[in-house]
Amino acid sequence: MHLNWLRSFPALPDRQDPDLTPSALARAELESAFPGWDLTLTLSPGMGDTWVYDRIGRSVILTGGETGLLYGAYALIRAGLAGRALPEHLESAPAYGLRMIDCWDNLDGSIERGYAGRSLFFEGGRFAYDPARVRHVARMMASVGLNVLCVNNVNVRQPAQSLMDGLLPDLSALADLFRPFGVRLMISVDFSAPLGCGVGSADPLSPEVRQWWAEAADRIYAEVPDLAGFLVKADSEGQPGPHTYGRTHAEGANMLAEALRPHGGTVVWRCFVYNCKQDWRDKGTDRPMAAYDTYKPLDGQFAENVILQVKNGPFDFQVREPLSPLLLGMSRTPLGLEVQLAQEYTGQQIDLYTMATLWKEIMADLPAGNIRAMAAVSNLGRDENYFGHPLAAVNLFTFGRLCWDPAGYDPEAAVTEWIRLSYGFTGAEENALRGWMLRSREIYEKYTAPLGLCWMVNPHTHYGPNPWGYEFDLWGTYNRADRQAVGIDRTGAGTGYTLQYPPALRERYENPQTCPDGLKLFFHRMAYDAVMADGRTLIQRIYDDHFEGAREAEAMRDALKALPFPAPDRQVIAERADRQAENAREWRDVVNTFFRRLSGADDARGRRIYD
Ligand code: GCV
Repeated sequence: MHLNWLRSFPALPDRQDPDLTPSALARAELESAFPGWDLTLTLSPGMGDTWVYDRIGRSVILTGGETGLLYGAYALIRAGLAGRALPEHLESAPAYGLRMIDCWDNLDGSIERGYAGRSLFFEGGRFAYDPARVRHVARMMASVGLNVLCVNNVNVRQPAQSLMDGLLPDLSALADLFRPFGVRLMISVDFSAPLGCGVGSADPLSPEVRQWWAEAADRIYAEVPDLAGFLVKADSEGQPGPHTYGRTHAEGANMLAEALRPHGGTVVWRCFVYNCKQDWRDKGTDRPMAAYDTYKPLDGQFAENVILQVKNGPFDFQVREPLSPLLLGMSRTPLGLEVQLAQEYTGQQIDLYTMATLWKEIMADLPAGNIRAMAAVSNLGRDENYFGHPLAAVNLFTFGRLCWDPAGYDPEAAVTEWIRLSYGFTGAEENALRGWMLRSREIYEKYTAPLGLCWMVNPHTHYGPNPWGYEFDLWGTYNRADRQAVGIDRTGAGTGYTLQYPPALRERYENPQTCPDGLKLFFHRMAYDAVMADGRTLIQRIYDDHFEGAREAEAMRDALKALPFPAPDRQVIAERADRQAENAREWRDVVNTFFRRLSGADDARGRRIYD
C-alpha cells in the first residue's frame, strides 16, 4: 500500500530480481512516472552519487553514476509530481558520503524509543520482515538520497548475536532488497563481543582480540560484501568499551577500523559518553561537558576509516540545545552529525513536532569542514503508516533533503514538497498545513520545559511533565530550581561549559544579553524576576509560553481536523491531535504550578494557575 510521500508515486516497478541495479531501477521509475517521454540515461560510473540532467521539452538526458542516476531520477520525479517546473539543466552532488538512518531495533522485535509499532526487520530473535514493506522503506530512503541503514540497536542486547552469528544469510537477503535502491546496510556491534566467543578479553591492543575481529569481519563481508561498516556505542550507559582495559577510544575504534579496512568498511563511533552515575549533590560535574572532555584530546588520533558520530546537542536530543561544541572542536577528525527522528523527548509521534526548522538551525552554526556523515535515529516501525503519526514522515523526508544539500536546504520548500507529494493539497489547505507544521516545534517547546532548561519529563518513558523527575537522579540532568532562581550557570564563571566553544559562540552564550532567549536557561541561572529582552520577567515568560503553547495546541488540533486528509490518516491525525492537546494542558498546569509554588509569583494576567 502506498503511504506518506510515496502515495503520489507510480506503483513500484515489480522487479525484485537480484540483478536489478540502481540505474535500471532509475530507468523503470522514470518510465512509469513520465510515460511517453524520450529518456536517455547515460551511466558514467566514476560519477558515483552525482548526476547531471538536461531537458528540451519531453526529451531528457540524465547522466550519472550507478546511484547518481537513481538520485537524479527521484529528484526529477519529486519535482514533477509536486508540480514544480522542471528546469532545463541541473546538476547535483551530495554534501556527505554517508547519509544514514540508524534503527534502534532489537532482535526480539521491540524498538528502543520506537513510536511506530514493532520492528520492521526482526521478531523473536531473528529476521522477520515483509519484503514489500522493506522495499517501500528502501524506496522512501532513496527518493530523498539516503544511502545507509543501520539495522540493529546500538545497545546490543544479545552480545553473542551482535555480529549476526547464525543470521548472516538473512542479513544478506535483507541487503539484497535494499541494494537496488542504493542503500547499504550497517550493523551495530558490541565492543565486548570477543569475550562471549571464547576469547578471554576485548582489549583492543591484544593481538588475539584483533585477530578475532579481523576474522569476524571476513565472515560478515563474505555474506554482505557491500556492508557499510560497524556502528559502535562504547563506554556509554553501561555498554562495554576500551576504558575497561585502560585504552582510549581512539585505540578501540582503530582496532575495529583495522578489521574493516580490507573490506572498505567504516567504523562509525558514537560520542555519547558521560557519567550516568552522577551524584546530584555533585556540582563540579556538568554532563554537557563530557563528550568534548573525552574526545578533544584524541583529535587526530583516529584511523582514516573512522567517523566520530556526535549528537547535535551536548545533552541528548532535548527540545532545544545549542550545537555540541565537539562538532566544532575536532578539526583533524572526520565527524558525523547524529539527530533523532524518533520523537523520544519531542512528543513520541503523538504530538506534532516537525523538525524541518531544527535542521536549518543546526546547520547555521556547523562549518562544512570535516563533517563526512549525517545520521538520524529512525522513526520507522511496523505501523501501517510506518511512522505512527502520518505527519511524522516529514521528518525523515526533510532529513534526507538536508543531508543531500545543506546549503540549498529550505525548510519551507521541503515541507511544501512533502505536503504536495503526500496529500496533493494546494492553495489554502496547503498553506494551512504548512503553517502548522512549521510552527509545531515552537508550540511544543512553549508548553514543555522552558527556555532550554531540558529534562522536565517523566523518567524512563520521557513523555509528559515531571519537573523534578530527573532532579535527584544519577543522570546529570538537573535544573536546581529553588525559590529565587532556576538553571545552572554554564559560563566561564560557572561550570565552564561555554569555554568549550570557539570565541564567537562563546561570547554569544556567555552574555545573558546576547544569549538567545530560547537557550537562556541552558546557559544561565536566572532569578524569576530577571528581566528578559522584551521587558517581561522570566517567570512571566514561563507562564505566558505555557498558556500560549497549550492554547495553540488546541487551535492546531481544530485546524488539522478540518483538513481533508484521506483515510486512514484522517482518523489517526485527529486521534493524535486530541492526545496532544491533552498532553499540552497537563504540561501547562504542571509547569506553571511548579514555578508558582516555588516563586510565589502571580500571573500578571490573572489566568488560572492551580495551587
Ligand atoms: C540507544 C538516550 C536514550 C537511550 C539511547 C541513548 C543513546 O539515553 O534514552 O534509549 O540508547 O540515548 O543514544 O545511546
